[in-house]
Amino acid sequence: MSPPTLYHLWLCPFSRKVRIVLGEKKIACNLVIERVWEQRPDFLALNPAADVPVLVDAEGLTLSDSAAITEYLDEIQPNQPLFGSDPRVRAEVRRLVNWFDVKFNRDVTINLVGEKIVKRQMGIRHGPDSRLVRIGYAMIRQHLDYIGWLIERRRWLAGDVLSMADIAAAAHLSTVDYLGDVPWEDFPAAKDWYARVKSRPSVRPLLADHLPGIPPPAHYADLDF
Ligand SMILES: N[C@@H](CCC(=O)N[C@@H](CS)C(=O)NCC(=O)O)C(=O)O
Repeated sequence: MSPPTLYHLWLCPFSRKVRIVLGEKKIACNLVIERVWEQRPDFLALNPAADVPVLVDAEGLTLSDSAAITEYLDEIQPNQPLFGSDPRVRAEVRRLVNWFDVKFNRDVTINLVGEKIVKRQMGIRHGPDSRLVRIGYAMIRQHLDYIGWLIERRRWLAGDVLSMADIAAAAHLSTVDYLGDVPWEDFPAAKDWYARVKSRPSVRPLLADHLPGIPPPAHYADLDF
């Protein structure tokens, strides 16, 4: 059976979550870049929300929304559950996925990646809003502090094993790291956790993505950064 197709964008944390889960589940996939701002009619027919990620499998099943897609992939390939194996862990995994997809995204990803990269990709003329970028720089410190607090108490963010919480956090942080905007040296516990996530074979292909004209810093793909 031919592999599924994932419509995505390089520095989209929601697409990155799905790519990491596909890697963890060892599901091969064709990647197609979708410039969502172009609002291609064929893409709108796949996903009226007009956002990525969208996954289309060999039978034509079309899924959108990263939470729906990742839960689906976890259910069809349950050998290494990423949402936890008991209800208490599952609740904690979901709390943290929401933390990163909503809070971290609003506090950090949108203010840094949105302002510095997405605006440029969309052809918006005026550059980053320095007030929002400053908010992003301040808020990432609070989030790294919280990751450190969690990881001093648990092996992985939601408990003893790698889960969707680690994947969501790493997906967002990896996009900010592409800009060199993560102050890792000030947060050693978060840095050690990220080094562990980064060394997973499921994450490495993301680190090979290069945006035309915007190279990442030298440490970005370095596993011993
Ligand atoms: N809740 C959605 C959010 C996806 C999302 O915001 N994707 C962005 C790129 S990172 C996008 O395609 N934005 C275009 C738009 O919203 O029109 C998910 O988890 O999949």
